[in-house]
Amino acid sequence: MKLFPSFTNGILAGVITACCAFQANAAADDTLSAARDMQLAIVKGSAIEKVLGQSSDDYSVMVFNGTELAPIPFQFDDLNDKGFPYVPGGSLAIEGQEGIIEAQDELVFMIRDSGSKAEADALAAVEGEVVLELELKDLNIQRYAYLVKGNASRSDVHYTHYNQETGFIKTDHFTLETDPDNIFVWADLMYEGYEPQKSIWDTMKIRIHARMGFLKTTLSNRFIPSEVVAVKNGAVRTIISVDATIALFGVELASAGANVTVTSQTLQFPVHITVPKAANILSDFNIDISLDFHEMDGVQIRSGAGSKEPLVAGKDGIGAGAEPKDLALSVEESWLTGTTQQGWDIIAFFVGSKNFAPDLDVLYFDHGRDSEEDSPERYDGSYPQVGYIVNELPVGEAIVIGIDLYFDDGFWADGNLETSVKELQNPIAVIAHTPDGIASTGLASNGLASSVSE
Ligand SMILES: [Ca+2]
Ligand SMILES: [Ca+2]
Repeated sequence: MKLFPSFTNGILAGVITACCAFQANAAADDTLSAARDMQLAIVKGSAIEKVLGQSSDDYSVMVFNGTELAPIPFQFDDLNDKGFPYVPGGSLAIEGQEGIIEAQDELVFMIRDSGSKAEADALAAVEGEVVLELELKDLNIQRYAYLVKGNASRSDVHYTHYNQETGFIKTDHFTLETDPDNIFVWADLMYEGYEPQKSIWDTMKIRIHARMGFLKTTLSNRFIPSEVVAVKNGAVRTIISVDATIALFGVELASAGANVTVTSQTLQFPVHITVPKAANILSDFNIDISLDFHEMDGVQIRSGAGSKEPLVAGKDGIGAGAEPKDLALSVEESWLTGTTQQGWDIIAFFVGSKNFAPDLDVLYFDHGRDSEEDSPERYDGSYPQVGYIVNELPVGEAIVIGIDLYFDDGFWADGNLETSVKELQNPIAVIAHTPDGIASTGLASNGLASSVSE
């Protein structure tokens, strides 16, 4: 049964313009790891001081394709007052000025679109002015992109899109049906390279639990009104501003909202909540967030602070590896991961604001281990259902509770799971230089790094 009509037939062919014809990075001669290949390079405004205070409209990002500079998909994002990318018209106020590059702002593009170091004559030949060379660097990578002023050419690739009318999310790797009236009610996730026409999951389940005296209550995502207020469909990430109303025993949790971000292979949904002091009449105040997968017996699962030996889901996994009691989490090692070994892996992280360090437990239900049915169900049974239990939420503080989901076919491949986790936890450093050998533009060419972006 489906909640709302499927639009998934054939969507991955032909939605995203020209993704496969895109050759701009052909000149880079290294091989990216699974994680780096699907990650964004995030350049803070503070790392590109030279352009601070200027309008982002005048700038674009280009890479050397072996012959000349060619445009790649990129976007500049202002930030909001909670520290997330700002959506014009959204529910959170902007930090700073819209469209003006400031220290807190972010320039983003896909690491996989970066290229090799450009030859001086290619830099000199390009229309406009090459203002900064952006060097992407870790132990295995040295790649480049160029920030160019006054060049009109733009890539026509868009990696992501959210349709506010239908609730449909579509990237070059996956599609997700969300309820147009409640973005936290999810139906099918289709992933390119996994089984065609088969959803990865049943749905996502959020439950907020609280007690008042002898009374207990549980509120699920279906009953948390979550209205999309505004959307920014950028070339590399879609940012969705959401207003939510959460009330327990008549106590409204003030200014609840979320900033959903979608990239080619990620879904992130930080929820910001201010729990009012009046909520101190509540006790046992917990939230759980889990994914109920669809027919994934045999999937291997690990957790950040748990056994290194994977748990195998389903009846056949009993005694064949780790057991649910061997799964554990800490704030520092908050990852949960699974591999289908059939074209789809997931790594999830719990992301909380700095002002609270919750006690995290793993939620694990498995039809093969006799877990009780956990409604609502679109597909019967927990196959398995895996997620986070966030215990003892603080009262009287503004907090952020978020889950980041990363998808790929190769996170676990060749024994590289730990490397994948580490790379996802540590975004690539981007160093901005004044490029060498473009004296004709009148720019200083001292080649010194101006600063490093985290
Ligand atoms: Ca700004
Ligand atoms: Ca189910």
